[in-house]
Amino acid sequence: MAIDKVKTKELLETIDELFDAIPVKNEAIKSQIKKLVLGPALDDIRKLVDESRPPVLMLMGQRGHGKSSLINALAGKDVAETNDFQAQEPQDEPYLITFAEEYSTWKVVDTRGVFESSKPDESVEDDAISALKNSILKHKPDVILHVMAMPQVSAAEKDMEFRAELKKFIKENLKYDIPLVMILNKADTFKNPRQWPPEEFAIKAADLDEQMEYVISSMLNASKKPLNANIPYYGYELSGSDYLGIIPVASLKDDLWNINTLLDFIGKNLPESAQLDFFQAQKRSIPLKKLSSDLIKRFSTIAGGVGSTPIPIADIALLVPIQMLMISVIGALSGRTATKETALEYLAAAGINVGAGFGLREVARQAAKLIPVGGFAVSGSIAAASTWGIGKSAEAYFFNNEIKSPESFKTLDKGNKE
Ligand SMILES: Nc1nc2c(ncn2[C@@H]2O[C@H](COP(=O)(O)OP(=O)(O)OP(=O)(O)O)[C@@H](O)[C@H]2O)c(=O)[nH]1
Ligand SMILES: [Mg+2]
Repeated sequence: MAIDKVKTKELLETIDELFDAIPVKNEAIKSQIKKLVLGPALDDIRKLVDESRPPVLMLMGQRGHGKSSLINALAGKDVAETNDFQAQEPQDEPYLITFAEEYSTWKVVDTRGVFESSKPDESVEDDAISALKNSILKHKPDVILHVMAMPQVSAAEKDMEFRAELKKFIKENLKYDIPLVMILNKADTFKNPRQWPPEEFAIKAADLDEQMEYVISSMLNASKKPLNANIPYYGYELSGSDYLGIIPVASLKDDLWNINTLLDFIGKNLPESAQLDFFQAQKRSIPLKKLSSDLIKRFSTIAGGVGSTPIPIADIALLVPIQMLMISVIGALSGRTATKETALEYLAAAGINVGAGFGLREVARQAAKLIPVGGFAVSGSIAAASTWGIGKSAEAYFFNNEIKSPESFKTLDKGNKE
């Protein structure tokens, strides 16, 4: 749960009270807005918060290829023990990584020793495979990261022999498919380790790309599409393969490389319910801003539910509660708490001063000034557009520290709600 559950519950109650406290000329319209707009808005946030859960990431790969280092690199802190060469029984080791300030948790399953590289001539042992299968059933991972050291890709060929079996097993035993991502780790040690990073050594960049091409065409028979059109050696999305993507990284602490590409790729392929915890933990604003943009789109659609009976301008304050709810949650995604105060902070920045002494009615009256509308009544499409403008303005404030009026978004992005 990435956004504080208790605070959010309080916020939902406050918003409900705020709505009830708004004096209106037309009670019928008020109850209609409650049903068509406020209700769905409260439900949307309730769902976001209630269904949100930790992502479950599973790592597999041969001993010493850097699974534990990669866990630490992804989490941005030391949580897994690295360089542990003691003989280990094939077993899984779940970590619950908590990111306390961000209210989020990840579950990471490090299936160490499943592939035993000390016996290169043998196929993967049966008990190792069944251990991995049990682990999958037990933890139901959202994504499986297959880690291979880039210089030892050909030695990892046997890892891949049973991927079809693994995929079949997943299909038969789980109701959903688990995305499988191939990670070519230790990219820095591939070919000449002195030529690093690849951004500064074109020859190294070409080496990385060539090695990926070898895996994609010779080992996987897949087709590829670069994740970053300008920088193909950051990795590829694959089709026609059991693997969803192939991404080279370096996960050595203090010399991390291309980890954000991997984080973005994992996040994009997680179920929605696991995305909030996944992204919130990272202290990176770009993916959270994406969640915020999704929220703004949903809320402007909800506001559009005003429907065929437009709200008279005199009662426009009825839109304020859902907009305040949206503003608070955008603030929460940016790292504030989901409280009324967060929405008031934005309003103050936007020039609407509703201090602590004001009652809810006054808040609604003042905040309604922000809704950019003209004319006599607010139709569904105007309610949608103005909610969208306010959302974008709040997003610019919380994420970029910029004051931009809702009006400026309304005209700028007309018909292009991206
Ligand atoms: N140069 C370099 N070294 C790495 C990288 N990633 C990991 N290592 C080193 O490789 C060694 C093994 O890494 P681990 O993360 O312990 O590997 P593991 O897959 O967890 O190993 P087991 O738990 O034994 O299966 C350590 O000495 C790491 O420091 C990398 O990207 N570049
Ligand atoms: Mg390990």
